[in-house]
Amino acid sequence: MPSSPSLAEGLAAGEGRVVSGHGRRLLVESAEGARVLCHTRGKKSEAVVGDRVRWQASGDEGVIEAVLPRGNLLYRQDEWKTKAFAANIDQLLVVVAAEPVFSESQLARALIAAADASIAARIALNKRDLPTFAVARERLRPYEAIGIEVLELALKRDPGDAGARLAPLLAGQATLVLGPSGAGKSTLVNLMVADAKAQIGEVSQALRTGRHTTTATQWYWLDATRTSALIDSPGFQEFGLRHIAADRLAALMPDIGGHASECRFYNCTHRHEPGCGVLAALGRGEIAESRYRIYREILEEL
Ligand SMILES: Nc1nc2c(ncn2[C@@H]2O[C@H](COP(=O)(O)OP(=O)(O)OP(=O)(O)O)[C@@H](O)[C@H]2O)c(=O)[nH]1
Ligand SMILES: [Mg+2]
Ligand SMILES: [Zn+2]
Repeated sequence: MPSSPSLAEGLAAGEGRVVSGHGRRLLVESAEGARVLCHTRGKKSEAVVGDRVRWQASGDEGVIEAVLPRGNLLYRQDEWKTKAFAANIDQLLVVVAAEPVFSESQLARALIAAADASIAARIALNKRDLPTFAVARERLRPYEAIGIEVLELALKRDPGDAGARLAPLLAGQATLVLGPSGAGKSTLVNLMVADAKAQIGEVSQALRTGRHTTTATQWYWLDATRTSALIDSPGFQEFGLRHIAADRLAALMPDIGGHASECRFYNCTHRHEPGCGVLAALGRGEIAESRYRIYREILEEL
C-alpha cells in the first residue's frame, strides 16, 4: 500500500506536523525534529494530530498559520457533536482481545470510518494465551470474510512473536491504533516504541498537563529516522460516523453492500423493501446476523 503524502513527502522548512495536543494548544514538530508548543489563530488554522501545518516562531512558542491539505481526516463523536481528531493516517490497527469481551458494534464502526476515509485496516486479536481466545476468534470470522486481516497476538505473553509480526506491517506507515480499554494498546505501543515513555514525558511537559499518561491523541515515532509512526488514541467507543450519508453505509460494509446490486430498487435501504437482495442473502445465511444488526443500528443513527 502506498504511503500517504504525510510520511512520503516529508516536510519543508517552515512546515511542521502536529504530534499532540488539542483545541488551541498543539505540539508541532518541525521538519528538523524540534518540538514547539504552538497556538492556533482562529478557525482556519484548527489542526489535529497528524496534520501538516505551516507555522511561525513567536518567541519560545509558535503560531500555526495554515493547515496543509489533508490526505484524510478521522472523526470522533460524543452525544452532541462530531469532532475531527486525526489526519493523514495511512492505516488503522484495531486492537481487541480475548478478554475483556469486545463490542462488535464498536469494531464495525471503526472499520466503517476507516473505509470511509479510504484507510486500510487490520485487526490485532490479543491475548492468544487465554482460553477464551477461540470464542473471540470465531466472532471475527465475518471480518476476515470481507478481507480484513486478523493478527493473532499475545503482546505480553509472547512479545517477541508479536513484535516480529507487527514490525514489517508498521514500517513506513502512519498507523492509528484503536481499541477498547484493556485490550493491550499500551502494551503494543511500549513494545514497538522503544522510547515511548520519553515521548509521553516530552509531550506532557510541553503541554504542561502535569501528567504522564496522556488522554489525548498522540503521535509516536517508531524509529530515529522518523519514517514510521504509531498514533495512539483513546475513545474507541465514540468513533464518529455521523458525517456519513445514510445511502453510503452499505457500500462501506462490503458484505452488505455486495448484495445491493441484487435489490429490485436502486435506492433500497435493505430494511423491508420487496425484492431486497441483502435480505435475501441474510435469509440464506450469506450475511452474518450480527453484521446486519449493526448495519440497521448505524442506519437508524444517520
Ligand atoms: N493474558 C494476557 N494479558 C495481556 C496480554 N497483553 C496485555 N495484557 C494485559 O492486559 C491488560 C491491559 O493492557 P493495556 O496495554 O494496558 O491495555 P490498553 O488497551 O492500553 O487499555 P487502556 O489504556 O485502558 O485503554 C494489562 O494488564 C496487560 O498486562 C497478553 O498477551 N496476554
Ligand atoms: Mg492504555
Ligand atoms: Zn436491498
